[in-house]
Amino acid sequence: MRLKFTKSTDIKEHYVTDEQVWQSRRAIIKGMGFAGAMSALSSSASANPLKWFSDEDKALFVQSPLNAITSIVAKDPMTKESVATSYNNFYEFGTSKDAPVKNAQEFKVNPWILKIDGLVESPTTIGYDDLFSKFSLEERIYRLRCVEAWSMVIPWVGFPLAKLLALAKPLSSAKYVAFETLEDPKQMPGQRSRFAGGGIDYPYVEGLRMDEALHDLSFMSVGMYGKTLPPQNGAPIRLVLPWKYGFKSIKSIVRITLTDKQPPTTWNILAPSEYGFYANVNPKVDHPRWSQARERRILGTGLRDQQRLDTLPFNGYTEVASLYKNMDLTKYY
Ligand SMILES: Nc1nc2c(c(=O)[nH]1)N[C@H]1C(S)=C(S)[C@@H](COP(=O)(O)O)O[C@H]1N2
Ligand SMILES: [Mo]
Repeated sequence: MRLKFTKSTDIKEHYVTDEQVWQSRRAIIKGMGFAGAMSALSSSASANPLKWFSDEDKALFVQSPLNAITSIVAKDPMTKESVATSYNNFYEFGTSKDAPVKNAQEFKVNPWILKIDGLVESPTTIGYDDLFSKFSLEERIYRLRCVEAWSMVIPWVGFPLAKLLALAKPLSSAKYVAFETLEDPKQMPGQRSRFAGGGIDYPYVEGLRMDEALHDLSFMSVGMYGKTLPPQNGAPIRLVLPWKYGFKSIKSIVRITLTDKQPPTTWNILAPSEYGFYANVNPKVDHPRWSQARERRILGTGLRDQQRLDTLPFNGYTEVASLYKNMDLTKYY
């Protein structure tokens, strides 16, 4: 089914204008030297030579303005739809990359019930149609970096997680958000035996700290490439967290629970020394069995569609860095 949504290109035009304005201003700042420009920005003197900077601009400048431009629309070339929908990790449907597309085609996503409960004022249940009608849908072109060191660039359609949580009115005592995938061994062959499901104790569970969940980048996807999600990509609704390793982006969610304790997470339970709760993309913290410094960007199936790239801190989404400012990221990996 095709979806109606605000196209990322519309959003991009808005940001590109900002960027052009920014670039022209930066050219002026360059002439003054960085220190001079910064002192001009922070002074409120009436003779401020940069008076054409609005207060908003100053905030952007100090926080690194390019982030605002790159966060919603990845500037990198996009992965081909046929590849993003056939090279998947969805262990409920088998552990090989081509198992989900082969085994998930009969997966029933309508009707669907998503429960939001726990430390909330209004426990909420939403159905399949609500997923596409309760919120205005927008497109986000995000980089997805798997902990296995491959990556893609995917245009998702959906809405911010914060909007979904707001429906249930989280209590101030809620400090974490727990997510759960459907458990249905009849439909999901990977849940029928430990071997078929990669040793995971199902249902697949994930979690976020409240401030991470409320960050604008945290996105609930109900579609990709302008259409509803295919089952292998987590239909009918999955999480997308572009600054974290892919395993945090839990698929086919049936329950979201607000809690005051850090919730257990599937890969951390399976191998705590290899996969942490935070799982922020970090080229400086290697996986015990392989380096995370570089990645293989998959754009298509041809040889020239595989790029070798340096992995960026927070997968390039550095505006989230302030969420972790007093944390040792080698300990909280
Ligand atoms: N329920 C569930 N969610 C999941 C997984 C899974 O096995 N089960 N795999 C994760 C991993 S490791 C990655 S890299 C992404 C892959 O998403 P994609 O197939 O849409 O690219 O989904 C994540 N979400
Ligand atoms: Mo992954």
